[in-house]
Amino acid sequence: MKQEPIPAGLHPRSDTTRTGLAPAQIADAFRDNLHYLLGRFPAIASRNDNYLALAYTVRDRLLKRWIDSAQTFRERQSRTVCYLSAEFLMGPQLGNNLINLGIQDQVEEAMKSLGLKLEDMLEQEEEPGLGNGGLGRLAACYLDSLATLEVPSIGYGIRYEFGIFEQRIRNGWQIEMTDKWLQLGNPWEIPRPEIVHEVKFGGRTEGYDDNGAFRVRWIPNELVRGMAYDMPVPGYQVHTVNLLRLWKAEAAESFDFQAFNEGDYYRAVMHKMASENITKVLYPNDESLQGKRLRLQQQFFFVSCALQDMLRLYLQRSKKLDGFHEKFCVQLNDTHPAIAVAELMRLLVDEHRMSWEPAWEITRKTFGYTNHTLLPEALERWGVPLFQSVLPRHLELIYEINRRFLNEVRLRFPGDDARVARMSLIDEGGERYVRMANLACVGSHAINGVARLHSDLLKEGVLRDFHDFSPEKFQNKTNGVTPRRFMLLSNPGLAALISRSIGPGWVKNLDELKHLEKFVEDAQFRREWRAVKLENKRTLARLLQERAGFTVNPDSLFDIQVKRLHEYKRQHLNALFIITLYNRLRRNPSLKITPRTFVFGGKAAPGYYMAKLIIKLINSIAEVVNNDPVVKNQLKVAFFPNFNVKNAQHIYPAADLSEQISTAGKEASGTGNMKFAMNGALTIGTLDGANVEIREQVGTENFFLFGLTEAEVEQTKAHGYRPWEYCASNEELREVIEQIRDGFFSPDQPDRFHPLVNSLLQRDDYLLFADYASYVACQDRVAAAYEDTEQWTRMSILNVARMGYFSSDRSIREYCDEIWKVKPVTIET
Ligand code: NBG
Repeated sequence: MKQEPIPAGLHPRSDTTRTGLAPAQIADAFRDNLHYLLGRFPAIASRNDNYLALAYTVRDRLLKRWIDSAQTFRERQSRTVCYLSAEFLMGPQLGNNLINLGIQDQVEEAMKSLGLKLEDMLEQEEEPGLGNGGLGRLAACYLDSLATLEVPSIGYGIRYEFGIFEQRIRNGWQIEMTDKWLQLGNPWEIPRPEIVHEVKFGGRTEGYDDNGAFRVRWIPNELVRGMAYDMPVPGYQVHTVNLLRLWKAEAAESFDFQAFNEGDYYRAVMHKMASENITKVLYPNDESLQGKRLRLQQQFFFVSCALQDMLRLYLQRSKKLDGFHEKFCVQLNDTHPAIAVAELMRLLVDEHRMSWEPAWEITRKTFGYTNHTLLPEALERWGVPLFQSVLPRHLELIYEINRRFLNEVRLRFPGDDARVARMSLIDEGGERYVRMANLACVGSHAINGVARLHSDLLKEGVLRDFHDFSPEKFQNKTNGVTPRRFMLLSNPGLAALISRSIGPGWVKNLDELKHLEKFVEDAQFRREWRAVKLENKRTLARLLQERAGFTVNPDSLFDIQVKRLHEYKRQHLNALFIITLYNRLRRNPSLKITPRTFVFGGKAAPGYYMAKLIIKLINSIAEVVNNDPVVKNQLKVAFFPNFNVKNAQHIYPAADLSEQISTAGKEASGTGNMKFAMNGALTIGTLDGANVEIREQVGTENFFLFGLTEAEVEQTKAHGYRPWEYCASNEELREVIEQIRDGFFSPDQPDRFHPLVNSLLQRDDYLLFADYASYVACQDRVAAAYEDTEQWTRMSILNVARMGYFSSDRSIREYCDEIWKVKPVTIET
């Protein structure tokens, strides 16, 4: 590799090697890191060596700000938000950190001077896939906004050794491969071998006399250590760098020493392995999750580490725990960390010898609970025997919390036993279960849903009794996404055009996008807008070719549905429409339609049979449609394998049409819907989740609406839904269903899709058939609209111009003002 000489004036090496931001200083630092950290010389450095050397160079430049932030928060004893989440889907770090530090251009230049390409290094990074989908990515967007808004905060989670599986497609079927994100090293984390907490499991409890007070101690039969791994979370163009602290499980060496001494070497080693298993793998959110002991252990493990860590930090500065809730507010990201309610009580009452009432007061004031789903099968419950065997002390505490709580319920609603049974923390109808959502509600001062419709439905549905009991706790916080990653980083072409037109302020104040409305009637601007989109579509086309061998035409309408595979999200409704279009072309070979490329992406939980069958169906349709000459390339279907944050960054910017077609009332919010619209896609969607608010913001005339409302869905079901009748009475639908049933797309095994067809004909739980006609008609409107290029462009611009509301900065401001009551703390240099 040839190295350019460094201009003399830019050569102040001495103490700026780790902080200097000029290209020459960055290049020097890169060489130093390659040499001293990686022990490599340029001629033999691999792409990963180079990536690591650059990553360390960038990390160095974050460290001063990180330390300044930590120091300031400590000195000022700032009120801190702790975001407890079993998932953080952070995405690749390098590009984002460059953006937030504002040194993209300098680094690009530095790499060039070394004969390297920044692009290659960005591509090299393996993303930490420590989440399943929307919930984990939301947590990551919120960390970005907290830092950007200069709010002291810590994300607490689990350092899974294996994140979400890698998806491959073989013969059209999904194959799962283990995710080895740590294999080549993770330069973004700092291990903290001295920040370690002990976590107990199992065993029994016993009462004892503590100078006249009755107390309980927990005698566990297992002890695990949690060690902290810290990742920096820099805000955009501010000095704040917050903390993401992930816990890794380790064996508590000393605990099994007895066995070791007696020569039972294998028992000691087994114990070590069992301990480390706790943070081995992320569970793909699966129906078969029910009752998984290891999952409960994971949840308790990270929650206990996090709370002990907060108490440690708190006690460094204050002696008495009375004011804990004034310094820490803790948000429960869904029910996965809900055990925190009982664990904080245990720490305060058992370990810190507080009496029940003040401990309960602190606990309730500390927690807020965000609910992320209305699907009843996703509400977590643990069988009492399992729970007791893992967390015997917490079960006692939950019984006591429940006893006191149900007394209050009985006082307020005398004689209403049914209500008491519904609100109980223990489900007593048959086998007994601990209900985690109820625990979260009782133990929190605020409860919120993630979009207006979702929050309303919570109050009427799953959490109705809790709303009756304490309506003042209920709020809505509509989700948002970060424009740094999902616009500036992933769509540099669009970002540059926007900044040239309205200035760069929109990145921190997304409402400024509304100034784009001025340009809607500017023909030159519209041309540039289209040029950006076309370029993005070319990039996606290239990736589809490289990764999966699909040849697609960038001039066609890119109609994209990417998200986890789930029946309620109705990827198969989209598939039914594709077949409908195909049949029209087969019936009338001279038919001209608006050329479309349908792109799908998303993982199915490994144990979710129907979702995997839908992937196979999509790929089978692709096989037939893409190769049938009658189509004359007017239709293409492509499945993008392994949808993750990194791939998503190439996909959202390339979409013309965004598919948000879940059954109304099922998708709590959705956040992909926001990412698409911010990148200039128009949405075809139902009145579900945040679609409702997106449509309100962008204007009903700029949104393709179809389908039943949530109320109509309920009515349809209440009146005895008969899907087969819908099928029989719609000519096009009947033809499609018969084709799938008769093996048109599976000639090698004609009955392959019978389970899917039967479930639709007999039950159709998600009302595909009821919405089919409306969806097809709406898609026909989409096609017609796309033919009017100028008008489509206007609608696209207006969508972006009106998406300001969906910045995660807005969501986080609302959380800060209305739930956390926390103020920004500016970090000075
Ligand atoms: C998901 C919802 C989405 C929502 C995200 C983030 C879970 C349990 N819920 O609709 O399905 O956008 O959470 O709030 O993953």
